[in-house]
Amino acid sequence: MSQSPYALLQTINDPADLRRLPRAELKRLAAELRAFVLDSVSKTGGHLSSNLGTVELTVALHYVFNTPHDRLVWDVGHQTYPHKILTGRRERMATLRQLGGISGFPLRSESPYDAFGTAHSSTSISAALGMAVAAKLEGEQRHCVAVIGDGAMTAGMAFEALNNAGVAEADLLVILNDNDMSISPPVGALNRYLAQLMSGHIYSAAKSVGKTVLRPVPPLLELAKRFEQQAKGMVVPATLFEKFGFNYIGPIDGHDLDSLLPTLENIKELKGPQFLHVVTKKGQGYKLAEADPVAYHGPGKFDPAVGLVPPAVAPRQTFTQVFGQWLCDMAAQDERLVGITPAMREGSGMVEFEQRFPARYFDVGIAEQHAVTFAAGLACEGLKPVVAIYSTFLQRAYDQMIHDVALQNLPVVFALDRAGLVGADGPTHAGAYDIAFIRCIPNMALACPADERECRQLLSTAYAQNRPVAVRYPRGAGVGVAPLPELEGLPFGKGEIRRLRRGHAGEAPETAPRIAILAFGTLLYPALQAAEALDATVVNMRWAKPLDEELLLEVAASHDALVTVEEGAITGGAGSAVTEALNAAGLLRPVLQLGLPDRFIEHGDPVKLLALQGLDAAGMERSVRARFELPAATV
Ligand SMILES: Cc1ncc(C[n+]2csc(CCOP(=O)(O)OP(=O)(O)O)c2C)c(N)n1
Repeated sequence: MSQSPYALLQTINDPADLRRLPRAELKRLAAELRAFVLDSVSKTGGHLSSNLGTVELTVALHYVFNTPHDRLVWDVGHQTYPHKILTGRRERMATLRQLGGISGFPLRSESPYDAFGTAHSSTSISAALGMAVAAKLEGEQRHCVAVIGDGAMTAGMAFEALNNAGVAEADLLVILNDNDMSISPPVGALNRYLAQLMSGHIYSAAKSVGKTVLRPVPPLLELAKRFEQQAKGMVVPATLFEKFGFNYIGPIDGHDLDSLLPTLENIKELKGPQFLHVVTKKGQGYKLAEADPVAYHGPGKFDPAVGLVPPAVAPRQTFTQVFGQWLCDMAAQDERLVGITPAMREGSGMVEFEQRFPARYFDVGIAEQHAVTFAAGLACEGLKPVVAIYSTFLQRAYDQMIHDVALQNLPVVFALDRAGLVGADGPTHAGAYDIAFIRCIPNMALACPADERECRQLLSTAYAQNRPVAVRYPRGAGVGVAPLPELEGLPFGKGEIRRLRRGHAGEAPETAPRIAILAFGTLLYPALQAAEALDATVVNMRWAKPLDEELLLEVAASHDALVTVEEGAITGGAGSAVTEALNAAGLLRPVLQLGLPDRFIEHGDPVKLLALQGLDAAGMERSVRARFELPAATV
């Protein structure tokens, strides 16, 4: 009988098991762990390249530190599959990112080893510092470690935390996991600086002497530190991180357990803020991912022996692609157009735009706040910025949207991708709040296209306005209404009636309430289906702000009850805008507001998730019948 390829890994059900292993076994464990990650991601889909890059680091961290007593905080958290596997979730990896299964990110409710919930980047240093300060205040002996990638390190928040940590004198270890990649190649001066540090060979040589001295006897530690500092002084100026008050150590090879383990053991003995620079390779150990870490950043299911293959049938065009095409077409027509992405070139559909208009393409790094204010500056000078940003990441730049763009009424277009539920990434990535948080900002307008054609048209409308306008569209494909090639817009702030109720044809007086469904966005299509069964009028509202009040009041006057439908939070959403407008006009009608409830929706298949919220056609019909006491459908 052949031995399982995971014979050693299967004995690790908890990091305590790992810490009992002789050190000589760890390389084999790492090899099994890497194979397991590849095998399991190929079956479920999920993040791959980043997880292959953190295998040895994860083994070393759980081996050296006493987790979960010591706190391990991962930045973004998309690289935590090895961590999940070693912390009792090996078998549940088969359920990763599926409804009822484990999350693709760290989750405090999922495991005591997930010290901090994440998925938005650059929070790890702040959170770990908070934990370190709490330990100090409580007199608790605890190591707090933040692991942050070079991409996540580009965000202002990471530097705000470094700035604070340097003076907080807490026992905090920040590990920079430098793979010279974000999702796509990294951008900016920090990246150039890290590359410079890496090329400091002489310094590295001096450093390794320091390490040998450091290793065997703790009393020599101070001496070694002094030697190390001298070595640094002799060879390179103090690093940026030292200027922040950290003790900088590295760079070391993050795939070499023989350097990781002793280095971490040494650092464990040091007091105050420590900064370890670890160099890894994205996709390490799987040739195809090493060669193309971008493609393997977050693949679907695939055969590891073959790698990713293009689908046999061309998939339907996504909203992201509709945006990417529109951006190129509009840029070709108007040379004032500039496109901005905070580190999401691929996800936001800007690859072709970058190739065709490199001088007008700006990847600003993971820096949403900066992206928005940068756009405001460009707009001040007469350029026409289009900020392509996921709804969820715009949350980071809310004040910039209000204070820098809207208050000055600057013509910035916000192309909000991933509006609504996003599926496998779960609540951290859901674009649930943009309608509520944008519609209360003066000067802002917000369009909600119902399909691909309208998406292109409403982007053109947004672009033509001399004010800030956001256009929200969901992840993936729509119903398949092909966009028109022209760059004509639709009327600003105007909706349309898509279906008129037929009404009562018989002799007896009509008793059923006359219902109109007001749809905002892509839920128009299930609403139309539901309306057939209910014989309801359907209005495609198109704009959450400004609301087409004329149309609304006309429809309200000719119907007894209204239903609003949106893929966004009900609280403060487009349905609330409708009730506000009716109240203001003194035209009161019962309004059933359908949308996302006041709780976080877990990860899972997006179609199922929408159905669970009652936002498919059957669910809408059910809710309307229940609310207005209509008889159940006779099928
Ligand atoms: C605030 C925020 N913006 C954008 C993203 C999308 N995102 C996820 S991972 C990633 C790249 C992170 O790069 P790095 O920290 O170097 O980790 P790597 O993927 O290279 O392992 C980005 C931009 C995010 N998670 N959070």
